[in-house]
Amino acid sequence: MEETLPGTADDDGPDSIVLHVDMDCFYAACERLREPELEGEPVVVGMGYEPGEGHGAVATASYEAREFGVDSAQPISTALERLPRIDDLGPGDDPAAAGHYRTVDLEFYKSVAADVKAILHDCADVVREVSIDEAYLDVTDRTAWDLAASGDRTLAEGFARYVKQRIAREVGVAASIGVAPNMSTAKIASDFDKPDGLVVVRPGEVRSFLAPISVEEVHGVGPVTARKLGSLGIETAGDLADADAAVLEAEFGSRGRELHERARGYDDRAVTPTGRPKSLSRESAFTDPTDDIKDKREVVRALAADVADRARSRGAMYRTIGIKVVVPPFDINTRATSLSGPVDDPELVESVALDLLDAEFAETTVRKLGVRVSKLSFADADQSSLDGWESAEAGETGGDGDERVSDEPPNTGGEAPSRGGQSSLVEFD
Ligand code: TTP
Ligand code: MG
Repeated sequence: MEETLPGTADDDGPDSIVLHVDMDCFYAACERLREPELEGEPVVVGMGYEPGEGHGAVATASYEAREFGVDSAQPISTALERLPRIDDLGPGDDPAAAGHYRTVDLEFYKSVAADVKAILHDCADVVREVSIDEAYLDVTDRTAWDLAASGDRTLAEGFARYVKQRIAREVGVAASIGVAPNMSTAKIASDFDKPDGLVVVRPGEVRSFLAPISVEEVHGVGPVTARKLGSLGIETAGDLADADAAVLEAEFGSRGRELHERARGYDDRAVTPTGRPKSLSRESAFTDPTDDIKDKREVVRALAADVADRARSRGAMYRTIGIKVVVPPFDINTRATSLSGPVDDPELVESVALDLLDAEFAETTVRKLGVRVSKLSFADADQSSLDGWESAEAGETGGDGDERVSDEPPNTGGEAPSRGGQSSLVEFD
């Protein structure tokens, strides 16, 4: 506790306690839940795989199968060369060197993931779900970096152990957990001792923990950056931390400075909870405030198109369309129109937004304009990722205007919802 790195601690508060939870060989672990006889066996789960066939790609492999060189994203044909199918074995073949192949069953894995996420939400107020099997928890308010009375372990470690045990006991799958004062270190820590890992990096230990780690593991370093860093003689996070910030900035721009900071243990990103957005908005500021109605309409049109487009791409329908008008110096005005039912109608967003602008702000000098759709509903209960494992990033919520839309004028004229299928809608607010 005494030794704290600058940047890992808030000057006005205690060090954060962030958990990164990542399930071990998740799809394979799910398969073992319904086929316990697969426990301890090499298991390969294939995307586009059909029993008996050789096509598709490996989604994941159990750690036993990884010993044979089978890994995610490999063609099934390669996996089969390294680890034959148990059903294909001939009389003289060694069954210990063969694997069990299964086909991805995303619906089932999602239901297991939902049970895990329910426990995570029970254990933390702030949960950021990043994929089907991965989440960050901010548990600063639930535990502490102080040592437990019984020894040299921190209370935070005991807390993380409790989370891990609950997942194992209540759901029956194993998680690896990293505990650290910030997100990027927690993520590296959860991966550090997989499977079934629990790695705790205390506030004073961040830099020494990161030092020997390959630069590729530093958040934000992809293969290209790693190669460039390598050519500068920078192989580890320690090398990166010791590098000259000016050199990094010359090579990578502002990102270079950011990577330098990360490698030194600085990462002040807050764990922001995921969830469905309650509204979607976009705003745009004029370099010079203007009262030109043509300019203002032009901007509103562009903002309306952008917002409607984002709503559609997220499968969101909206019941309210609004605008925000900021008058110099900082006078914020919001106006909105309620519709009779949820719509997905870009033209309507544009016409309502323009009407709201024309009605009251045609002559007004403005410095900023915004368009927002709200009272969202989602046609599909799970739009966040198409194949279930890619990042399920949070939707963008409206900026500062969310609770300020005060007066909602009556319906623009009873537009009927432009699309059907409302019976299957799920309401979120
Ligand atoms: P990961 O957490 O990357 O992998 P994992 O849980 O299988 O193994 P680990 O113990 O190393 O965490 O991804 C979670 C699930 O996402 C994984 O079980 C299957 C799926 N997935 C794919 O479908 N394709 C891929 O290329 C990867 C990496 C994962
Ligand atoms: Mg995983």
